[in-house]
Amino acid sequence: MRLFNSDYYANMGLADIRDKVEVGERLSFEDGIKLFECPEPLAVGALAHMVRTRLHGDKAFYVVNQHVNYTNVCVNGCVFCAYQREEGQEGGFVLSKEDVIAKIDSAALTPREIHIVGGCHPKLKLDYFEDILNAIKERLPEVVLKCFTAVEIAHFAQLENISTHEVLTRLKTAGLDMLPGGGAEIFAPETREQICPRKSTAKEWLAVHEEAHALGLKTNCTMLFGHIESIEDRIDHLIQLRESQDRGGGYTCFIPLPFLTENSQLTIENPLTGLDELRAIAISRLMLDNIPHIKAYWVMLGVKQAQAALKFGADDFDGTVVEEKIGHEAGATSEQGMTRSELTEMIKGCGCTPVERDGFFNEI
Ligand code: V47
Ligand code: SF4
Repeated sequence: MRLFNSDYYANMGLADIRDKVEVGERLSFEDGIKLFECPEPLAVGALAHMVRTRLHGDKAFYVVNQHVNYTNVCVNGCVFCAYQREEGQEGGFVLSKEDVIAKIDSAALTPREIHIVGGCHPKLKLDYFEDILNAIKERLPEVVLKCFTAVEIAHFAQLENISTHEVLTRLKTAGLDMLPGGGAEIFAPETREQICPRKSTAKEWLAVHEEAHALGLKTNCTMLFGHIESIEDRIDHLIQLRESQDRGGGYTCFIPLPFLTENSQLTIENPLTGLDELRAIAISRLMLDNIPHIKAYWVMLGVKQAQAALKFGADDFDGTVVEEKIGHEAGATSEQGMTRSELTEMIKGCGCTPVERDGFFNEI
């Protein structure tokens, strides 16, 4: 992978950063800000593509997976969220264990990874979740169960009046393998307070992930961007994730999530452009030098933008998904799911080699 030449980066004020990236040296907070301020997103993208190529060559990973949302009833009422309903509100739903199993049984392909998340329901107790995990693992012993964000884990602990450590231990015994990356949003306290005041704090979110890592569970991590956060908030968020990974090492994949604006209480003056999204993905690759994978989540990005992201630092295309509600309630125009051949064609179409993986990123 060839970079633009040194003069080009010197003209952009990025000569030092180019040199650091070339030798694999860690970027600072100030470097991250400079990358957001650089007038030329392609220069930033080329640096991220070099790192992505060094790590993964031209491979782009995908997984046969299935998303299941067990409820949209949530006590948190995050300002940006189009998915949440109050208890008793029209459109609210709660799936039974049987409903969840029926969804999995009716999928066209047997999933290797199942992603289960929902709102913070005021009444669903831990045994409901244990029953669901046990029932799935009984039918599909090999599947990787990636379930419940750190925010849900903290909510279960509060409802049961037990520690998050005990919640994680009980769910692990029932078959939990991984936590998905949701709920991180943006860590900076003043911004977090404005967009999700009732949600776990950044410190709580990070503590649950680090507890999970100590128990041998893998986790993912995310950042919701393109709302009211500043560039400084974004770099702070990425550096907090990087430091957390230095402490435990259990993060597998980072998912940058561009804010989708429909049906939200949050009004945005300057919505993200396509290039803004690609730049943020590229900078995530460059700052997160200790997290192996960056996901181009086609559901939120749209398939064509996810293809472009594979050239801006991302290496994973997520998966077949089957059914998705959180992004679609907020205006995502992507399909509900993709077939294996659609995924591989999309990946090949942008010059990458499709590699099927399991939930832990083991190649199949
Ligand atoms: O935490 C909510 C985000 C997340 C909106 O770990 C929104 O592999 C954009 O975390 N616009 C859930 N984003 C999705 C998520 C995820 C998805 C796929 C894979 C994995 C993984 C994790 O969606 C929430 C929140 O940050 N979100 N509303 C919105 N309007
Ligand atoms: Fe609830 Fe999650 Fe929506 Fe916040 S983002 S209101 S926690 S479902």
